[in-house]
Amino acid sequence: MKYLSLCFLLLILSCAKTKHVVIVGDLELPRLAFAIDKLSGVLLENNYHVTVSDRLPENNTDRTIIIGEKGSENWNLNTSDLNIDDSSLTEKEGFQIMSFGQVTYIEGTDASGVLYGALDLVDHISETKVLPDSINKKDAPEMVLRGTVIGIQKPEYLPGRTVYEYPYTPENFPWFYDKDLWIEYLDMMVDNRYNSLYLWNGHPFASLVKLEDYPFAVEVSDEDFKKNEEIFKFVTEEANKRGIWVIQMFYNILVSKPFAEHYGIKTQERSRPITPLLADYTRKSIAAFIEKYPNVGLLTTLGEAMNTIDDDVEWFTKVIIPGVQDGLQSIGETNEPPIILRGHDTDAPLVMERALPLYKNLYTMNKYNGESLTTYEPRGPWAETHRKLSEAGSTHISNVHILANLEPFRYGSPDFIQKSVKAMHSIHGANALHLFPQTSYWDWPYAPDNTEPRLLEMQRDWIWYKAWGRYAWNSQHDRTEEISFWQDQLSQKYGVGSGEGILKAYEEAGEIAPKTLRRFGITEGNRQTLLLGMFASQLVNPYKYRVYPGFYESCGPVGEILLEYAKKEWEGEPHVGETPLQIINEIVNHGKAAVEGIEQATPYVIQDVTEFNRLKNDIYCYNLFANFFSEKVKAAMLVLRYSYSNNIEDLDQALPHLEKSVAYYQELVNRTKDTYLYANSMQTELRRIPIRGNDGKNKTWEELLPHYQKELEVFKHNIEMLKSDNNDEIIKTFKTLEPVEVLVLNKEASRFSLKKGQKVYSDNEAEIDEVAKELRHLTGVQFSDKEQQENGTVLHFKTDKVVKILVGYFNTNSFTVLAPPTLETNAQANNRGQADIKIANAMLVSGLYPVNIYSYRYEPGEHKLVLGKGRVLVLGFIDGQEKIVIHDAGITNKEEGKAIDWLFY
Ligand code: GTR
Repeated sequence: MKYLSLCFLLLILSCAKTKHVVIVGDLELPRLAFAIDKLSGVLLENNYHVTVSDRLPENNTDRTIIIGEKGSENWNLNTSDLNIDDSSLTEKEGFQIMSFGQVTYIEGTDASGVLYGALDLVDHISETKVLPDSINKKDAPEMVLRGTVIGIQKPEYLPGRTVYEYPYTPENFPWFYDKDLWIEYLDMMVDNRYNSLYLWNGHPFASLVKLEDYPFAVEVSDEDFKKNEEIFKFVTEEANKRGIWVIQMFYNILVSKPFAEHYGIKTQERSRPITPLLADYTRKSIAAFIEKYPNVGLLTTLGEAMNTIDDDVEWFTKVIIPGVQDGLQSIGETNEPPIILRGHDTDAPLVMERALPLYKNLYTMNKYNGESLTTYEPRGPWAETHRKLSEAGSTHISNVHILANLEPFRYGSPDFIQKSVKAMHSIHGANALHLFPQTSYWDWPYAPDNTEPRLLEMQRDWIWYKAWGRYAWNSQHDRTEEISFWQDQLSQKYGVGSGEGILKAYEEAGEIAPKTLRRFGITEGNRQTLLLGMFASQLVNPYKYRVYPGFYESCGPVGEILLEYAKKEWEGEPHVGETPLQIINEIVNHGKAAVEGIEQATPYVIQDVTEFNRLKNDIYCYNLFANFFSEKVKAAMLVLRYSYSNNIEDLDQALPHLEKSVAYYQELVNRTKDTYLYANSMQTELRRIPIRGNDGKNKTWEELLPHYQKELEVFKHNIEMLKSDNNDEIIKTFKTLEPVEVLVLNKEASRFSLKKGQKVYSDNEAEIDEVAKELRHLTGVQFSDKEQQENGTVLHFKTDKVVKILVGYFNTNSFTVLAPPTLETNAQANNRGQADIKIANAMLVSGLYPVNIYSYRYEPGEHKLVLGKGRVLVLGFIDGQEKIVIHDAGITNKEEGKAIDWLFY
């Protein structure tokens, strides 16, 4: 019989000890070897003498742990003298632990089950310090995939590149090559029973594979290519030992920079059709990847650089799936590796319907509450998409994405998280989790705290990973037991007696950002950084900032936004569901209770004091944020009331609230200016709310404060103006925009002036009813309505100076119109400055909808502005240097009160 010893050094050190344990199991299997290593480790730490063997020693009288996979030869041999009933051990990754006399048996349904059984015993020994005499336990995870995400991405774009384009190199990602960091991360994962790790990147293939037909496509040096091979091998092997499956994510259609330069094309372009070259290159990249890494899974985003839904279907069924199949064929493999399809920026149910006949091993994934955490009562159209996908018959994965409303403060409400996981099952039909870092996704592995050295996000946010992992394994834990479980965890970390207060602080603070965003936010997307606050103008007129369609209906319980609330208040109508007033009262109470909790804990804290103080500061920050926000909402409510009452006293009453909100914000600045590097880790032009975040600007509270102070000053000034003129109807005027000459090259394109009575289409009688004064000098370009709906719009033009093209998008959800630029699903949607509405409600066209104006900036030259299918208006050209002050012209057919946000400009 073969005897093997593990951990020689430790073993020698422990020889003096008397208690002896034999661990028996198949050491050839990486997961079992890992499990045995962990068991040996914990036993040695607790003064046991350990020997390891792959077979049960003859005449063994020592304490013994036998581990093995149900039905395996090794297990059968080692347990032949015992009749173990394992008929109910059927669930994937399940295990049972049994004691008979001196022997503890750990049997798993599969290798991961054995590993989890062994880790369960490890946890037990760590806690009690002894190998139990008797233990009988059975368990299995509820969710089949429990995964975490690492972005191989950065807070800013690389020079000459755009969104998601980050080659894997030591220069870009030094940490990616740090094996100790990987081990720490993978250990954290397995400790929390995660079994899948997703690496996110735009186009990873050109860093990982070389193609015979496109040798020039590789975008890393030979040396870095080798490093990538080595680290990929290391990570996948280490992950596999821990029962973790590595999955590579990619966006479409992206090509590498050298590939694009070789062919004189762009790396990514939303309006670009599929070409044979793009298809061939991508198919071959995927095939080569599968050939090289058959055990690495693929997660596909059919977008954000994809033209139409038809293209999505074609790309998935004719490029991606065949690519995987080609790869399998070339290595003679018949087992289909799983492909995961994201619901983002596509019609995933349709794509699945077309793809399932071609490929069976498909999974689906969709964002849980969009890109934030807002509710455990999801509903509306997004819940519907989840349900459709989960009903498609494959495993459906819930994606807790980005967490734009939780960045950057510590978040760890087990209660909210447990309820969310329950909702994933019961409301969405999901049975798997895909978890983003709580903060700093774009800056991983670091946390946003201003410390030297930087904190690691995985360490800082331990409770985030632990809570989601725990409930992904079992969402049904009893709440009372959970309270004591978490209190114990926190007391162990910070000091006996501290757990109760800290848990209270986490759970109370954990309600603030979700409730605030779902009731007052403009989007759940990372276009908005909630914790930097919002402008009063955004509260009183959110639609001017383009409320993301589906957000209010999907990301929270039924309720009212401020505009509806104010109208109903004025008209004396009853309110429905969650109201703004209710929420501001609640968040202030949560903030107060959270502070009570953290202060109650303080005297007990004797360990990890520095980290506790950081957590404490975060709790104070949440409290200040809640108060800042609530005061601002109170001001906004009175301003909206004024829009109905025209009574200046309403504004007088609003003023002290706005003043208080600025005072709270000042305190928030004091608490964050030395403790945080930034609020949001994505520091590009994609950040729009509360304010644009171009070039790493406007990412701290300190930078935002002067803007909020100015808003207050302007408001005061405007009230004075209203009073002094003794006239409560001041109309703010905006500069009239002057046209510039541009040569329109579309054949037969006629132009129309922006005047009442002008026809906007060549084949539709719709006429301009009313147009904002500031647009009246401009001339639009007339297109065919039919053509726009069937084929989209291409404006071909030539300009000898920088120009802005004003494009009118209809303010409706009708399927006949083209949706405006949408950063939530298209990260390129601001590449020409077109992401924001410039003039809301600028025009009315008979029989159609109010029009919002956006602008696209073009440098001198000949260009094509390609817009998708659906009605849209090209309304003229202005000088490229012209800055349009964003405003609402108020020309709408809706009955709601007039736009009142001018009071803040
Ligand atoms: C976008 C977001 C990106 C990315 C993307 C996605 O809205 O701005 O950061 O997360 O969604 O879902 O892939």
